[in-house]
Amino acid sequence: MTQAPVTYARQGEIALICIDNPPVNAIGHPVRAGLVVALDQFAADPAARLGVLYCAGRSFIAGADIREFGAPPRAPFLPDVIAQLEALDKPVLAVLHGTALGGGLELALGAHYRLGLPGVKLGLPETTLGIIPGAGGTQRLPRLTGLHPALEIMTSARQVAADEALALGILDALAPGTDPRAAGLEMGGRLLAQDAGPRRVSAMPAPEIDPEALRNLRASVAARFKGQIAQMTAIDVTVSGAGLPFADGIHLERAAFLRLVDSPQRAALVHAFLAERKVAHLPDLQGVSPRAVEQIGVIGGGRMGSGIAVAALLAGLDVTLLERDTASAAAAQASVAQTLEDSVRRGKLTGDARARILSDQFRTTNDYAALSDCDLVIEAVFEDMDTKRAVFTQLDQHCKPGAVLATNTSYLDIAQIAAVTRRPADVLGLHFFSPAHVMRLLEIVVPEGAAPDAVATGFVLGKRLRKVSVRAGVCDGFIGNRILQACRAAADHIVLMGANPYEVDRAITDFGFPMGPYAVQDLAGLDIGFFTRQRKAATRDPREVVARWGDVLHARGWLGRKTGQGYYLYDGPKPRPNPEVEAIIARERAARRISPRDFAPDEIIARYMAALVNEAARVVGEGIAMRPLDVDVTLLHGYGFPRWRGGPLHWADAQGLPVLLHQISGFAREDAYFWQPAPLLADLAARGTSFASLNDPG
Ligand code: 3H9
Repeated sequence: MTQAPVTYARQGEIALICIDNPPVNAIGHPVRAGLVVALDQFAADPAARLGVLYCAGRSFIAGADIREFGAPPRAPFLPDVIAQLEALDKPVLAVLHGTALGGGLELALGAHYRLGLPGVKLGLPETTLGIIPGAGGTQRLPRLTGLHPALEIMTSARQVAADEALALGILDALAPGTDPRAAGLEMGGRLLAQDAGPRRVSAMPAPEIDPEALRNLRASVAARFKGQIAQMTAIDVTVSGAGLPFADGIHLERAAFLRLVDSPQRAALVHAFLAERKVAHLPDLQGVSPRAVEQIGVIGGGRMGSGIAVAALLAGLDVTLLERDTASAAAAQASVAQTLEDSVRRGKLTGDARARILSDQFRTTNDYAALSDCDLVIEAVFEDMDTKRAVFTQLDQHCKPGAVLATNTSYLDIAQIAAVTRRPADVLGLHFFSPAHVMRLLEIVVPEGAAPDAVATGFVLGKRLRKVSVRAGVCDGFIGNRILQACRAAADHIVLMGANPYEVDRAITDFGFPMGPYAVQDLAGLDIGFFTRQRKAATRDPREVVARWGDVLHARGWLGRKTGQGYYLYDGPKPRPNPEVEAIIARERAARRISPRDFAPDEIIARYMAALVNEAARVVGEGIAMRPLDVDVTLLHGYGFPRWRGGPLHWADAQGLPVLLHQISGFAREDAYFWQPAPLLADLAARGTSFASLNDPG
């Protein structure tokens, strides 16, 4: 029999209402129903003069149960439960520890007193899920804090620390210790001694509105959350409610909440949240024990290698960085020290912690023998097979048995790298994204024959570095870069046919990406991948249409931002189109006898997204990504895909797969080679099913 998630007990005159719903005490239907019963019991218990509401486990309530969204709501509803709590004629004290978020904080705001334990964090993060607080948060929080702090908390979705929550009046007091029950009994006893009665937030005066501050907030929220609905709705509902009686404000909030729960943005954002957590649940690693990792080696101290070293140092790991000579090792040492200094400047690290990291945890070397104690080594040298194989030959000679040997290659065949060692089962890819201490994506690339415990070790390392780790199979570009290549080709085809790169970039940023493909190339450098492209040219299918203007730009030394010009000119406060690029492209069109035509932004998006989804479907169909959600998480965290669209394959399901397939068939009339439908896409469309069906096959 499973234990009831809400229990009622009494100690003397204090009723103890405890919620125990692991892992994070989310308020799903059983918790709401249990609370109603417990509150009734408290009301009817003549011996109970005060209630203490608290949670078991690591945290107070983290919010409504996200997994219930999308299903028909089931009574009792949370706003009614909270109204029942607040209306009691005996006081209730909520004791908060861990994180009290969303509906959890809203429940606490319905209690009459709030006590926080050390380290507690409070917040209303609903907007990150495409909704607004729907159980009184928009109306109660501003009555405690004033309007603007409440709006800032809701729109930023940040977690407010205990001291700040106390200063803002969200908490009445802080107590030491880690036991919410004991702290509740102690403060409950004091409240009883003072004969404290219920104190209802709903009865407090509505907050004042400062029109100018509100105008400024609206402008900054509109810019920061372009394309998203929830943040502005939270402002509207809170402000309108402040001018109404409390009950009317609650009705307004509920109506807006229910509307947003049904919105595509809510579906997309909840998908993103759950996918990020499911991505590390890999059936084939169930029960596999990872190897211990405390000491790591990094080969190469360039931008990538030093970024990886910094990520590992900030996670408390011991790092030895190897460069080919003493001068390069000194440069790497300086680069790591500088990045840590930047962290100190941004308030992420104290000066003392930086000094300790540099003296105790970090060293550079040019001698492979110094890596002999490392548990895991990550190679981040020049993207060239021979260079990498030479590094792995050395690693094989010097690393201890059982060390995991990883390459940060973005394209190369890892099996070929592993083949130079006598321990290919210990070799895998750890593909970081630059800057490696900032970007959250980590592709864990698993060649055939990799030992499961080596792969599990990669995931444990990813978690320790606070990365979102995605398992990928070996192919050219793995998950992310392979899909990116298809998108770039589609963009180049659009430009060849008549659009200019700036129209393409604008359409893509209006869709929600932070940058378009040409601005991204300028940022990365037009030399990136140049030699790989040249090498591949010899083996290309003659039907493949490959734009050549990139080579002209490269030959002129226009490598993007680092040379001051590329697709854009970087000679002023803002990049501007490089006029000569259009002339170069026009010459290529003329040579190919293409008469340019206009492209509307919708057509640009249709082609770009169809190419993205089609290649992503191949990546899933070939088993390079295990599930569609792995592609979604990769694109969200490494490639700027707008989170409020959920990821490309969630987006594809929302469009309808037959619609996308039909578009692809239309584009294939111009270029049948590029627009071959992915077999998986065709199959799912024919069977009337979705990518989502492959995420949850059970
Ligand atoms: C809301 O409250 C609406 C109301 O205003 C109105 C209602 C009428 N539900 O993240 P973790 C699961 S909207 C269900 O790995 P951490 C999660 O999937 C809600 N499940 O741990 C994972 O499952 P699994 C507003 C949830 O320590 C496990 O818990 N609240 C929920 O890194 C552990 O999670 C939020 O938006 C949930 N609400 O971080 C808060 N939350 O083990 C969302 C978590 O099967 N949650 N799970 O993979 C968080 O931000 C983080 O989970 C938290 C813990 C900070 C709490």
